[in-house]
Amino acid sequence: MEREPQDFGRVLSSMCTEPHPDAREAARRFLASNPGDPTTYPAVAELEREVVERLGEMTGLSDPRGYVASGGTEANLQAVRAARNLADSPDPNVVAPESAHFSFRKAADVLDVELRLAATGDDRRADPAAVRRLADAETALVVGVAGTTEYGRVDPVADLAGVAREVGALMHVDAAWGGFVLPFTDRAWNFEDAPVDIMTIDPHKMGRAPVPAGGFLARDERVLDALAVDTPYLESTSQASLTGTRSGAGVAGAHAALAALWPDGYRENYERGQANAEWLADALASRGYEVVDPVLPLVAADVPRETVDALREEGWRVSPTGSGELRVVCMPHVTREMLESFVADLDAV
Ligand code: 0PR
Repeated sequence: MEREPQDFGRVLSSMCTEPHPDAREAARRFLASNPGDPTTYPAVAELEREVVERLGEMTGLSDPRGYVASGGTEANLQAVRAARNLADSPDPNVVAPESAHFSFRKAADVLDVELRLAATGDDRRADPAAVRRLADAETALVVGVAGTTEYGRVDPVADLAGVAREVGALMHVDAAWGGFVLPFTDRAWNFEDAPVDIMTIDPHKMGRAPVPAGGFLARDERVLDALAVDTPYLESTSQASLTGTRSGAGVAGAHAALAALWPDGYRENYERGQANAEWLADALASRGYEVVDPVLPLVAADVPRETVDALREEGWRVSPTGSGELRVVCMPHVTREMLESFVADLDAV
């Protein structure tokens, strides 16, 4: 019997989504190509260069360096690794807001770097003063998040970059999820808006690319140099990615999704997702729940745990925030009809 994958009909808290049809087809064709060996597989390597170029265009960087990573976890780990390798200090640390994704905890553990988490403000964004208090001469990297995993908040990137400058650290922006919606907002978050050095931006989240397709971008070649190891027996002589053999499907899929959707398709995704988030926020508020205002297409509300569990029983794939709020991510597959049916079930349980 052939097994079927999960369908997206009741998936509300995931940051994965239905890939664009062109991306599916491109992924299928490039399944056996390895962008980790660009001299043997130049066709997929060329696609990867074009993806990086396009991601640069989306993030205000005219001559971007980078590659298609396995996801946000690898890209964040590589940001920490580059900063550690470039730091003068024998005991470097990373300062991030407490809202940063747990991948930074993995990175700190793997790389043996101290991770200092700064309390966020009442607005759930990084507080530059709190970050400044934790930063010192040993700080190698300051992290800001552009679209937090739990509340979709955009940190004050320019102020955080100011802190990074002051202590001689690199500035990293984690736009793993937010990077494909923020270009259509007036938020300041990218390489053009602030002296950002490194960025995570994942085509396999809002970008409608197949998994795995993460994005690692750097302003300066020296960041990639700090990651590169010699590869004496390959025709290409060095490799900056963390993984060796990498997904040609991810690279080709990201390329096809970007070709099909940047910019108009992504703008539509954003506008529809944002309108859905605002509709859901109103629907929940009118039922008396306390709702966290959706800055980006992500809604959190203090729906009691038992109610969330009852909705899960109905087949809804919803997961709570760390503090237990219901969290709905308005990804491209999340339609108004789905949300109407979800709210009807919420009223019934
Ligand atoms: N940075 C941010 C801001 C993220 O939200 C995430 C993942 C990452 C980095 C790490 O990215 P990768 O998972 O690609 O390594 N955010 C989601 C989360 O942890 C990932 C996710 C996706 C979880 C789909 C569940 C799911 O069904 O919630």
